[in-house]
Amino acid sequence: METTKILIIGACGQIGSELTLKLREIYGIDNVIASDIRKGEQEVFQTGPFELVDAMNFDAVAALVDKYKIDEVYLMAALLSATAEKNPAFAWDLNMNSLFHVLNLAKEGKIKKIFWPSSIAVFGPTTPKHNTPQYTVMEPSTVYGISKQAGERWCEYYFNKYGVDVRSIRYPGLISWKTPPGGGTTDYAVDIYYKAISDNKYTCFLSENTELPMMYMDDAIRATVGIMQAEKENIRIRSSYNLAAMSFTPKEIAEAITKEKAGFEISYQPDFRQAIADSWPSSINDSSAREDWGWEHDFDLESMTKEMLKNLS
Ligand code: AKB
Repeated sequence: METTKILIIGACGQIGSELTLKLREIYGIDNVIASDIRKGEQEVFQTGPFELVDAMNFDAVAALVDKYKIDEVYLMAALLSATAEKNPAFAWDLNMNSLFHVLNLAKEGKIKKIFWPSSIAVFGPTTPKHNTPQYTVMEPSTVYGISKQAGERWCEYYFNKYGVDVRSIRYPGLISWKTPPGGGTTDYAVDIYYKAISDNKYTCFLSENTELPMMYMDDAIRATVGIMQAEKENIRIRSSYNLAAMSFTPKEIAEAITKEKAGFEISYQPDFRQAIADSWPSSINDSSAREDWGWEHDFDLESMTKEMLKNLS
C-alpha cells in the first residue's frame, strides 16, 4: 500500500500539536514529520520524528521535503492577530514567505498537496457582521488579516495558474484544553476556563457583548483532516472556506461556566484587542464547506464548556 508522507511546519503551536497527534494516528507515526523553530513543551517531538526548521528558510524547508520524500505539507507556522500588531514587519515576512516557500515547492512538483490555515481575520469593519457570507467585502484592518487575505489570493492563483493542490479553512477562534493559544484576540475564550478552575473568576480583555465565531479544537482538527481527505474535485474554493460552529460573547461563555461552577465571576477590562475583535464578524455562514466536502460541527458552547472544565479540573 502506498504511504502518504506528511510534514507539519509549526507543529508545536496550538493547532499543530493536536493535528500532529491526529495525523500520526491516521497515517502512522513514522509517516508524519513534525517540525518547528523550537521544541516547545508539547509531546510532538517526543512521540515521533521531529526536526527543527525555520519556516522562512526556503533551503531548509526544501531539504526536509527532500529528506523525507514528503507528499503533503501542513503549514501551521504564523504570527496571530495580537502579536502581529506588535511586530508588523516580522508578521508579514513570516506569514507570507513561509507560504511562498511551500507553494513554490508544490509548483516544482516536490509536494502533492498543501494545507494552509486562513482566519476570520480576513474580514474587516466593512464586511457584513452577521452570518458573513463566503464571498463578500474583505477589507481587513490588522496585519494578520492582511497577510491571510493576501495568502488566500496567492493560494487561488497558484491553483489556477500552476495546478497546485492547496486547501484552506478560515478558522474562527479555537478552544482547547490541551495546548494554550499564542497571541490571538480570541485567546480569552481559552484563558477563561483556566482561570475558572484556578481562581473561579476572570478579567476579560474584551467587553461583555463582543460576539465572535468560535470552535472547539476537536471540530477544527476534524475539519482540517476532512478537507485534506476530500476528493480533489469537491474542493471548489481554492482561496479558503468559511467554517463555523458557534458564536458567543464573553458574557455568554461566563454564563455557561457559571452553570457548571457556581460562584464564577467575570469582570471586563478591554485593551487594544477590543478594536481587533470589533473589526471581525460575529457569525459566519459556512454553507459552502458543508455542501462541498460535507463539513459538520459537533460541539456547541454547552458541550464544549463541559469538556473544557472536566479536562482542566
Ligand atoms: C486570533 O485571534 O488571532 C486567531 C484567529 C481568529 O485567527 N485565533
